[in-house]
Amino acid sequence: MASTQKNLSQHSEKNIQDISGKKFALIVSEWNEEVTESLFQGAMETLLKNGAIKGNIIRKNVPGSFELTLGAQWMAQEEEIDAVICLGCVIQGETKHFDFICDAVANGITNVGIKYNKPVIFGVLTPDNQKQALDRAGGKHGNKGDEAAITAVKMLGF
Ligand code: DLZ
Repeated sequence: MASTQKNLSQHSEKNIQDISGKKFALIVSEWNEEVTESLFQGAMETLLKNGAIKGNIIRKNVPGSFELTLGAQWMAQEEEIDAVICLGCVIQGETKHFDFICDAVANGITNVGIKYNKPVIFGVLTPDNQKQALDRAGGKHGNKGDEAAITAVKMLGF
C-alpha cells in the first residue's frame, strides 16, 4: 500500500508545537475493518513521525461509527487526554442508515469537542463503495487517518 504519510512540514507552518508531552486517544470503528485499520495505521505513524510518544497514544475500538461519539466522550472526559481522533468508515451502498449514521456521528463528535473543550477529530470516511474507501485509506487519494492526526496536532497548537 502506498505510503501517504505526511509530517507537518508538508502542511502550513502554523500551529506547530512539540507534542511529546501530549496524550492522544484514537477511537477506531470495527465496521469496514480493512479500511479503518489503514486509517489507524496512518494516524499512528503520523503522530509518531511528528513527535508523539507511543506510550502517550491510547487506542480504543468501538463496534461501529455510530458508537464513535460515546467512545470519544469516554476518552475526552479523561483530564489527561489532550486530543481524541475518531476513525470510521460508513459506506453509502451498504446501508439505508447512511445519512443517519453520518449525521449522528458528525454532530456527536462536534458536541463532544465543544463540551470538553478539546480537539475531537472527525476521521470518518463516507464513500460510495469500498474501493473509494480504500483509495482514501492509504491508496491513491492518500490516507484520511494521516490527515486526522495532523488536524489534531494543529488544533493543539492553536
Ligand atoms: C449498521 C451499520 C451499517 C449498516 N453500516 C455501517 C457502516 O457502513 N459503517 C459503520 O461504521 N457502521 C455501520 N453500521 C453500524 C452502526 O455504526 C452501529 O454500530 C449500529 O447501528 C449499532 O448502533
